[in-house]
Amino acid sequence: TMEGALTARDRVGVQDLVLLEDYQSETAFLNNIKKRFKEKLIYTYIGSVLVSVNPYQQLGFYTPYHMEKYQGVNFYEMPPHVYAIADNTYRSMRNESSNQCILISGESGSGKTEASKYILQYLSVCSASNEQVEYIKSRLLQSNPVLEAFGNAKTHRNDNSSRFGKYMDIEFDYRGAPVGGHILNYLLERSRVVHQASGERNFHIFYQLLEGADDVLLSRLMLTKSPDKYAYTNQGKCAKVSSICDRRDFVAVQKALKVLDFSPKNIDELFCIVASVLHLGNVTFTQNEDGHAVVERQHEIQKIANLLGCQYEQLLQALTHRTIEANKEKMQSPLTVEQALYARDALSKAIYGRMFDWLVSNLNRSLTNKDLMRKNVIGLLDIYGFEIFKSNSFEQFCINFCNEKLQQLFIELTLKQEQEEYRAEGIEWEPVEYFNNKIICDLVEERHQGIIDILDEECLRPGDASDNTFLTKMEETVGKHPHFITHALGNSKLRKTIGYEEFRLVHYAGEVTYSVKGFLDKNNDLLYRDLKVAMSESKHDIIKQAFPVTELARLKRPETVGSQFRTSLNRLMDILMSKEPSYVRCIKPNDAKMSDRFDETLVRHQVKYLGLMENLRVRRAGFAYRRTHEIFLNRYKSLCPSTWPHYDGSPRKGVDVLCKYLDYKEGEYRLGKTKVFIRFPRTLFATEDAFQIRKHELATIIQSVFRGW
Ligand code: AD9
Ligand code: MG
Repeated sequence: TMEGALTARDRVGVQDLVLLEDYQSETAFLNNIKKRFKEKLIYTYIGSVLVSVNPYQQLGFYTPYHMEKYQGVNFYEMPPHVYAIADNTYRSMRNESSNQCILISGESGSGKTEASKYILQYLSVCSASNEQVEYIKSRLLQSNPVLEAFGNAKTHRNDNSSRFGKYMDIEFDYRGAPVGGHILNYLLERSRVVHQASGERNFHIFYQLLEGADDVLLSRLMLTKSPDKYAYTNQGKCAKVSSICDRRDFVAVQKALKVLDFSPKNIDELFCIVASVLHLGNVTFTQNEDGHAVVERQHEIQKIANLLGCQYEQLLQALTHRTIEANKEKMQSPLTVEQALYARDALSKAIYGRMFDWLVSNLNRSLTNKDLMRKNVIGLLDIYGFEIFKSNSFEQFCINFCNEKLQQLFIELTLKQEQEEYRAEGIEWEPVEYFNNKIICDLVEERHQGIIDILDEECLRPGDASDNTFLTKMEETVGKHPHFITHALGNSKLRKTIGYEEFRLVHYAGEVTYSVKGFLDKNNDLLYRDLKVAMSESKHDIIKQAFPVTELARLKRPETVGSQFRTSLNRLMDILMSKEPSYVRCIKPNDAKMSDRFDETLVRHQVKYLGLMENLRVRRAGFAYRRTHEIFLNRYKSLCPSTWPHYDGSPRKGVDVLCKYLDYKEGEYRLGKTKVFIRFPRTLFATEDAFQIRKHELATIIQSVFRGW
């Protein structure tokens, strides 16, 4: 009954926020998703954008039954679901032969990676199939456990936090069957290899190996079973995590590596590298009478050399000396203990980071299919969420910059483009105010006067350059910028909250205070040449490939971490801009990883910085559906005798004839210059349903014609 329906809506809210009575009210917005969350309805739409609230519990709607249910169904006919986004994207790709992407954003622990896994699963189960593509599908799925083992870690925010950014293209052939994939990875948080905050862990693989390897493997790797024994795994003091079973995960990783066709030799080398890093962490130095570093327990180096396939003497020497050139003569200059520790950690980070890159490129080789022709792709972006910690450093600076860029893209594509499209199409439009965060992106990345370039300049400057001179340079160059504050620049009230060695950025998502300590070092990412040489002469494939000899011959300074990151992000933006985007906006309901707690303040903050209210206002003011006249006419021309089988006039005129024939009402649609706009989904559904029936009829007619022959 009508009454029953109303009570239901009262209880669970509307499933599309566009249908909210008071769509300007943040409180109404929050109440709606809160109501739904309490009913375990974690998904809600804003038009075609999916809002997802992390349930922190296993819910029952990810079964094969549900996957089946969402196939080919109209967006609005079923409860909102991440499967609907996946299905819609897949169908748009097939129907329009266009490249698509799904952008998943939200802060750390909000459910991005889980969402991306559900999408991948849906696409592989529900896409067209044949024997040839079955093995590609399993490879696509198996790439996840491998990447997570090596690239995810337990943090305060998330027991399975992605510590790298990931963009994955899934390639489909003309029939819509997946034929391959390609992964781009972004800035792995390498500092975690050598240092973990209390309560956090190193990358999962270290614990998996220690927990999961059998005695034979352990003794081959010269490891003892206990993470407490290794400096790189015991700092956080939380080797065991209740939500994680390292032993079981290790079995899964080994299986996945096999499915992905990694050779037994390569798999062995991977574990050797992981073990060598653990051993490196336990290398310590003493000071001899000249003040130079000397390795304690040299047999440790023997183990490491063994595991990495390089020369013991050479490695030992490179850990305590560096070659310098004076007057065209090469000399061995001994390192101090501090320098030696620095070199050791730099080597650990370099080995691990380059192994990760190798892993990704080898995954890509395994996902490439040369025999099957690709036609279109669906890109899946799962990148680290915005981060604010008690103490924030270069890593957070990069991660948050990345989120600024994604927000920029979201604004570009949904808000701005939406408005501009109406204008370009000659359709009336009420402008919507929104905050454009381009100003913050520029502050970070602008040439010559952005923070990244200021940092690079300090990194290159010989002499007294330090983290503190970097701070001063920033104050001189961007001190007046409204989104930049330091102790010296702030008023007396602000000064109490910012230290002398800190700067604060007013991000779109909130203010973050960064400590400048370590910025120069981390941006330079220096690895002494002697260590590079030792690695490049390794007998093992992975290490040899990860430290190519050609790199040593290059005279040019390697690009800094900051500029590399900027370049790769801008390349990513171009990739995303060239595709038709869909969005999943993830929200974290509380900071305690609890299943039934909805912290309103926390959620309100996320709703604000994800720009969801603006998003809703734009949607509400506009039209739910739009397609080019050609595509629309082509799909639905069979519904009207004057447009079937061909319409001789312009596509726009054809759509006009068609809409009138279908009895569309005045306010329900508009014809733009190149596209038709439909205000309400229900109008489109009626047409789509009629089309499905008609298609069936036509197929029957054709069949009977053939039978008549
Ligand atoms: V980070 O930026 O990588 O630190 P994510 O990726 O946003 O973060 P993730 O997907 O890893 O978060 O989710 C965190 C945890 O929340 C998961 O490990 C699950 O325990 C939990 N989660 C998230 N989404 C769901 C879901 N749809 N159903 C059940 C979920 N649990
Ligand atoms: Mg993640």
